[in-house]
Amino acid sequence: MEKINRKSAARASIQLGELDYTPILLGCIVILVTLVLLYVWKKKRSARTDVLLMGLCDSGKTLLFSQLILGEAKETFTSTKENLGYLATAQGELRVVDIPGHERLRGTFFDQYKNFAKAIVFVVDSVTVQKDVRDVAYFLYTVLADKATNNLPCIVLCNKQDETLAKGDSVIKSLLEKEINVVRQTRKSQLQSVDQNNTDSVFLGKPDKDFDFSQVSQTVKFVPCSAQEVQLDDLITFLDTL
Ligand SMILES: Nc1nc2c(ncn2[C@@H]2O[C@H](COP(=O)(O)OP(=O)(O)OP(=O)(O)O)[C@@H](O)[C@H]2O)c(=O)[nH]1
Ligand SMILES: [Mg+2]
Repeated sequence: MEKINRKSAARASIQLGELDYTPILLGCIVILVTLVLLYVWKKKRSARTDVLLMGLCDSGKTLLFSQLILGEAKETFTSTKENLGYLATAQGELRVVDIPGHERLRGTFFDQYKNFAKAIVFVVDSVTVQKDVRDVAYFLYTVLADKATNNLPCIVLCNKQDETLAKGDSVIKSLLEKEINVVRQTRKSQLQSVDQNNTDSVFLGKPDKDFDFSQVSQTVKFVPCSAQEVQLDDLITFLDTL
């Protein structure tokens, strides 16, 4: 009797030893791969946490930065370096980067931060926009057409709406659409001698049609704003969606 018991115990242990572990192993691999993918995806997402404040000199970026980050208006001077600050939004924390508007500096700072950018806030001085329309259009086009920021959401803040001579957001939008037509032409002829694949930028809009912002791949929203009067609701709503 004891002999039979020992025999069946031995058979049971052999069967245990021969258990098929393949499904368990496969399960573990699937879980591991999912965890690695989740980690990589999260890291990639969190790598882009910056909101870039851009625009010409004197458009109001630093005052806006100060209102957003410090919650108060500070006296500002032409910026020569970037300001960095953190902002808590509905979706988490964003890093806000106020990039100097001086034409000798803005390109370098843009190149430094563009690969970390999650969204673009482009600030326009609504009082001087008509006079400076060529510069504003050229700069906005450069930012929107850059391969690093081409797919990012963009809000154009038509700032200084507290001033009586400020142009409205829809007027500014059409002024810029008209001017971008000219900018596109100039840049196209400049690019013709260069290999398109080796440039940092893409062509914006439809080549055979007049430019308008609905033709670009990212959302470009024009809103009224006053950094001075803390009229920032549209900007806050935009930041909360990021
Ligand atoms: N009336 C009015 N003035 C504003 C507003 N926003 C900014 N300003 C003024 O515009 C001037 C320039 O503002 P800044 O914030 O320094 O401009 P910036 O875009 O940072 O300029 P750079 O640093 O040279 O690129 C300052 O005198 C601000 O007080 C606004 O909404 N309304
Ligand atoms: Mg500044």
